[in-house]
Amino acid sequence: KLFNVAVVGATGAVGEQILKLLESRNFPIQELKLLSSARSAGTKITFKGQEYTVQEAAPDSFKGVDIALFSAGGDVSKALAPHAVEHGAVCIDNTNAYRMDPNTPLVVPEVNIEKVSEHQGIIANPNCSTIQMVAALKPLQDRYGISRIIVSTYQAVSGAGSRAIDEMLRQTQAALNGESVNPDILPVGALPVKHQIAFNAIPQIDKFQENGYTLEEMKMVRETKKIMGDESIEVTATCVRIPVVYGHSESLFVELKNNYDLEEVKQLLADAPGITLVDDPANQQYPLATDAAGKPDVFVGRLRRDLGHERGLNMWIVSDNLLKGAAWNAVQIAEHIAKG
Ligand code: 11C
Repeated sequence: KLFNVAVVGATGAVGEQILKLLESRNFPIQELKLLSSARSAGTKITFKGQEYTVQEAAPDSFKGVDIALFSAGGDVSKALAPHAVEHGAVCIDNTNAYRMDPNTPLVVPEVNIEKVSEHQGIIANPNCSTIQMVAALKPLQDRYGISRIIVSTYQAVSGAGSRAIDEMLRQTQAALNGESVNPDILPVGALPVKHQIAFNAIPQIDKFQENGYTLEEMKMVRETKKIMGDESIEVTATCVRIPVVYGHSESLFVELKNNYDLEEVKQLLADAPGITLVDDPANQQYPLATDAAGKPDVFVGRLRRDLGHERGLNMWIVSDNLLKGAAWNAVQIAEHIAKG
């Protein structure tokens, strides 16, 4: 069977990766619609040797569409996904708009692909930093149970979009030339205070919430419980932006419910789908953002027993935030739907 597919946000950092994956995976497409905001409409994009003109996304853009992949921001998803559903499309939404909606499954295929069948038109793709963490933790949850996670992230600028990548490269060049770096976008485009990202680490990703955590940190807390299907898991997150272009890194302390064997943990991760174990300290082998960039897997290493807590495990998780963290996870869900 072939599908009519719409990509909303086709010109963005994630949209670009979705198109590359649909092409390389030979997704069964009958008709492809490339949609965007008014600002990017008119852009030409080549897909499988054919040139497409990106159109402005509107409520009636979805007539005849079977699968719509949204990555044009939460407001666009809120405004247009319901119209796509009315037209009969299944929406895979990469934004924060529907993730915590009880009627919307929040899916990481390696963790809870069975939830896809419960959708009522929209399936939400989690936040990038959550996806790689839960994919790596799933084999441990199944074997030992998880009671607590303390995570600190080291997140790439591409998570904040193409303009943030440009800003980091521009600032780096300016700083090396001894010029003013003029922060313009990070940490949050919509807020008035900006900080230098070149040669820096910014402990703010997205807006602060009333409880003193940022929205990015609270996404990790809430989404983890929903995807892992266990509201009792305690999660504390500190999310930090660093001057890396592609690939989020995460340092975790995980408290398991049952005693574990470290060699068995390594074997479980080595055998898990979508996970690559890179854990050979003697040869200085561990996951690096530069190695993960451009690859679909979640890379795990630095596995070691906590010194103070018998059921505590420390680990390092790295993945390409635009691939498993966004486009690849969405295309995996689309492939699952296409298989019927
Ligand atoms: C970042 N995690 O790195 C964000 C980007 O909710 O899908 C993804 C935002 C989201 O800035």
